[in-house]
Amino acid sequence: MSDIDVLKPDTIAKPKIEQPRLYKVILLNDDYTPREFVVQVLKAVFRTTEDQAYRIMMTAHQLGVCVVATFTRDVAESKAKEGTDMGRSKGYPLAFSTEPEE
Ligand code: TYC
Repeated sequence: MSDIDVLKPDTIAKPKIEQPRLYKVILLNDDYTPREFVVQVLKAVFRTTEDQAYRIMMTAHQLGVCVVATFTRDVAESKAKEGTDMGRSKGYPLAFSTEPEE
């Protein structure tokens, strides 16, 4: 048996990269938070443009909910909390939730 037979595996292992599960951050509509404040929160927490923030806010306003973006679990949960806390600090019921994709 030559060295090459010993060293070379019959099967080349394919590296299997597990992608982390992604979580949606969902904006929930309410009757009290001012539209402009929702836009400011979306820009600050999710780094959207004014135009993107306005469209997301209006989708939640009209349909009840809107997916803002997807992140790893920790990032999704901390951004949802940050946005919800910004509303609470002004006395608004603004709320974001998270849910796993798929
Ligand atoms: N519905 C609110 C209003 O009419 C605005 C609003 C939009 C609040 C989206 C929350 O997620 C929301 N002032």
